[in-house]
Amino acid sequence: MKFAIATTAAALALGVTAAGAADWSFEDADANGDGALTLEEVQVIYPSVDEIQFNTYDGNADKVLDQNEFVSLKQAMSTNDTRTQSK
Ligand SMILES: [Ca+2]
Ligand SMILES: [Ca+2]
Repeated sequence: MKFAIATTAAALALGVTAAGAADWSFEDADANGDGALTLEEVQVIYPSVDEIQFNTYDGNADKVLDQNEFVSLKQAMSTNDTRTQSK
């Protein structure tokens, strides 16, 4: 997990792109390894995701994304990357 955090810092320093973010796995995104992604953890990968967008993908409304919910978000972000970046 220390490696993942260091990679995150490096990616942020370089300005991570949507294409780069598409390579993130659920395990990479789950910084504290509790098996769920908070809004803060998601924003490390997708800084443009706000609470409203997050809640859209939080299908069971438990305020975290599980693996399936994260996959949906990731797919949406990779297909809509130009639209989300211009927002
Ligand atoms: Ca987590
Ligand atoms: Ca959820």
